[in-house]
Amino acid sequence: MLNKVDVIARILAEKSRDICLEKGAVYAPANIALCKYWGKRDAQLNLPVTPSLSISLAEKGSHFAFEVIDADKDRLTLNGKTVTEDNDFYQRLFSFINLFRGVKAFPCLHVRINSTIPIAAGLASSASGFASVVKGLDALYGWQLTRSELSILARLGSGSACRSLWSGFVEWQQGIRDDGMDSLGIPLKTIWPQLRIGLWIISSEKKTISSREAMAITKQTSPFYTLWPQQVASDLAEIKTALTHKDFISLGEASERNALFMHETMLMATPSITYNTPQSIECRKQIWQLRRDHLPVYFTQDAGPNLKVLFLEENTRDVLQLFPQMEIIQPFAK
Ligand code: 2P0
Repeated sequence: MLNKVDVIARILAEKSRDICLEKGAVYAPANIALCKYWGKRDAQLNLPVTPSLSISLAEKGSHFAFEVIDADKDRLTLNGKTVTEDNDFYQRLFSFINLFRGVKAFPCLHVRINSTIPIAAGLASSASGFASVVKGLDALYGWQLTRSELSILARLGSGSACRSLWSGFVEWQQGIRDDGMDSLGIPLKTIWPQLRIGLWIISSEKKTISSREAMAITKQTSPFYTLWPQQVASDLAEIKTALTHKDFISLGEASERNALFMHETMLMATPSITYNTPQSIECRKQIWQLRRDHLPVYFTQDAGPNLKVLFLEENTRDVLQLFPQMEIIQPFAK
């Protein structure tokens, strides 16, 4: 069985592990899946059971700056605050970076990450985080890898990160190879400037169970999980057709159905898993009421209580009336 270091060695092949740039900064957007990734066929390489499809969130994402420092250990500053070695995030980040350093763990780095989205609120911060890390390493070592290669490397940090190398719509094709070289993001051509995504933040608290753990329990124990791959296949096909025809209703219906199917599948796991709170259920109901009132508004929801609301530019005013504090993203803003 292959591990991450084997895959990295295949991609980097003859590339140098000598530092090329002492200081630099990169950015990667967060992404929200309209057709979800939930379950792995290989947990080591983050290879998924199904394909998935996302939309990137333009200016919401991770700014990653690095600097070579003369020190005996790496430093991390997260959103302006120093994070020490005993912190989980520090350990996860640098154990990932160390996979790329080969035998040479030095020189040390000072990494500064500024996230424009709440960390660990089910808003895909690990996706933009790991995508920005691989972009940063590419700049640090001067590898000049393709975005497809960076997508494969980002997946090793966090599955959904492989979709954060591009703006717009991205499909993560699940691939069939054991080494995962065919499991990466593919950008789609559709540009839809009228599309809006509202972030309805119910809670920015850390989730009670990581999505990594939750998807493993769901796959192992939920009787609904056997239905998940065929549900994804049909939702994904509907979403892609909706994108081709700019059919918003069809996009919204398939995306919301896919999110609900994922949440119901994990609810049926043992032990039962839910990311819902009374407020998120209430918010879902408000959106359903808006639709009964003939406003085309849909939601999707990830591993947290926060809802991401899909609507078109022409309905912005009506949506804001009900959700006045909603932060509105224009995924195709210039
Ligand atoms: C997604 N999520 O497609 C789905 C929907 C959450 C709900 O990808 O274990 O942090 O690092 O591969 O990518 C969150 O899972 O999990 C996620 P790992 P990841 O966006």
